[in-house]
Amino acid sequence: MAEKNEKEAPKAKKLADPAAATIDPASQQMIQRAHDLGVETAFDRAVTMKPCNIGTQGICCKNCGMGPCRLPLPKGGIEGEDTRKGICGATPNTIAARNFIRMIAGGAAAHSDHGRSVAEIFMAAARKETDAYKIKDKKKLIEVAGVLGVDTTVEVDGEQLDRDMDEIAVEVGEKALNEWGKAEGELLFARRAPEPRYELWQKQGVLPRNIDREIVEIMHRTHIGVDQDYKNLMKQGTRAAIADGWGGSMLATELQDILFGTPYPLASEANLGVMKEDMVNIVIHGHEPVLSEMIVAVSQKKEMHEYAKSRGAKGIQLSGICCTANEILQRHGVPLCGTFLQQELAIITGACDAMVVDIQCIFQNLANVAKCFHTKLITTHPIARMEQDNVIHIEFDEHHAIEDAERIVKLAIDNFETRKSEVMIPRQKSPIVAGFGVESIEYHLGGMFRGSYYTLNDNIINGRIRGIGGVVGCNNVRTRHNESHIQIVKELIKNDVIVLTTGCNAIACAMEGLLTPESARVFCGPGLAEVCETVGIPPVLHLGSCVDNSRILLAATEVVKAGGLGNDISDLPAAGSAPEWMSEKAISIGHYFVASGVYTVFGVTLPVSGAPVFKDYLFKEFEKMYGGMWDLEVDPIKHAHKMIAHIDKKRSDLGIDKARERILVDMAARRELESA
Ligand code: NFS
Repeated sequence: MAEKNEKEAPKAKKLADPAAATIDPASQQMIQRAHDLGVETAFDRAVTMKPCNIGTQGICCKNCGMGPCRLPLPKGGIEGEDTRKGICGATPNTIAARNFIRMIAGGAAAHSDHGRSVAEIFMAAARKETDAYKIKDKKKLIEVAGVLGVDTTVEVDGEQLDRDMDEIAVEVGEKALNEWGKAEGELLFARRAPEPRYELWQKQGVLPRNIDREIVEIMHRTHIGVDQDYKNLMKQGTRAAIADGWGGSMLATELQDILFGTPYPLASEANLGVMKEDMVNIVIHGHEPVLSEMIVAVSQKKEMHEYAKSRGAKGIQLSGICCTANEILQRHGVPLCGTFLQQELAIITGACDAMVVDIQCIFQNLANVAKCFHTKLITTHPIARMEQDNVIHIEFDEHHAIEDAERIVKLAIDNFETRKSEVMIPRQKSPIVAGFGVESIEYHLGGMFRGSYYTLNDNIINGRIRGIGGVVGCNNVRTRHNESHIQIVKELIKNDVIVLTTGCNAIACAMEGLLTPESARVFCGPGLAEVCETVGIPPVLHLGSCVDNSRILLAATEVVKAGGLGNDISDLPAAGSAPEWMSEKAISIGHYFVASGVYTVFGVTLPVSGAPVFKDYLFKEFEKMYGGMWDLEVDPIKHAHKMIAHIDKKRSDLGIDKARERILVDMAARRELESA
């Protein structure tokens, strides 16, 4: 036996081809470095781990102990009656719908639980139980108070006087927290949607009652032997998705804005090249900005800089991965280190002195990668811990937030001197302008004096801007990192579609240099270029993290309100996209876009192909009910053109298709004159 083993050389492990894995040269360099150092990353695991064909089709049911029941679609499709059944009799439609809405529940739970944490901190700040957090944006506090039905004035001697801000804040906190579990009534923010949308939800019976209830009910309905009608299952999926987009996520965004400030455009940089060899690099990764806000504040303190210098570093360089990155970018200009798929690569630079993680999108393998370097990996959230023994857990508590942040920053500084391996930081980084939101779009595109969405609408009506694309979502190792993100966005802006972006799509666009006003001249069609150059904005507007997709919903609502483009979100020349999605959160987002009336195209794959009737329901029937529907397109150029075709259809329904033809002729003629 021993002899035989000697003869058999161990099989070389299959590794990812860096050029095939990503379009980003910085990431390619780090994947290659990982190979050279024998460090494994998700890109390599994707080469050896093939996805399950049945799960990909959405027709594996493991909701009870008799299965899992797998109902793959026969090669060549179904001829005649579809007789596939699970042990209990569940059909492919039932199974796919159950799986789909469980994904919505997972995504809605993640966003909404994040929102709840923010609401709790908001409450602590309003009650003055913590010194670390204060109400920053009073204007937004008043605005949100109005939506939640909190009085902002009080009658004294027959006169209406402004109410005390602290009192308003406490009541807003109470009302907000109530949204997760109130016994009666309906989700208050649903009323923020255009009136016809709200009425449609009412008619369809999908107005959320409270956020938690809709998620719990999905778990109940998808238990064995409960809801067996895919249409009824999707009705609950829709209700939970609305509770996410117009509830948990929107509350997270609004309360974060009130606490930490509403973002306003600012300059920064993106990609691994933002790390600095001679500085202490702290990479913040995850989603909740409550701790990272404190880390930003602490690392700006003079004594921390002095301390870093005393340890041989020139200072402290913060940067971010995933949506925590987007949160601290928007409000403080902290640079973006990378997207979801670059988290391991940031450590592989050898320059990451500490990676601080909170919740969501965190690879468990970070601990294994950190072991190969000097990086301190610090978990901070009670619900998101790691089993590996090299992980340090510093549980964050809002009552001693500053102390926790100081401990973390000091740990990183002390670790600077212990760098083991040679440092290799890719040189790639791009300048960006980020920090857009409902308010700044109004300011920039609405004209300084007008203060409304009128000018944006006018530019859509006259055809300079063909329409609006909301392009969002993750990276997925099953596609080449960032390729679809970039190709789709470039194709949209080339065709005069302005892009609103969040999440990892925003980071991908940032890395590619699309978040600069200058990119308009290079990449946009003539109409969009003219608007962007006149106003001085990028053609791709970074609206923040994934919970900030709620900003896209509110911006769309503002467009409807400004007039001239129909009465509901479904009337707008707009479309949504998640080119490289992978998380359950993306499915929840996709579905609340659809339920809000948006045609939404996903890339990669969707777990519905094994249940063609259910798939048709999402892709076609939904449009009849909600004016928005799902689609799947893997080819990025076709993907963009499906969105553009939808935008054009809406333009023609609105009777504004001719205006665009006219204006483009005008512009071409003008250019001819200029060049003559
Ligand atoms: Ni969104 Fe943000 Fe990125 Fe996907 Fe993960 S970071 S919440 S889930 S991977 S976009």
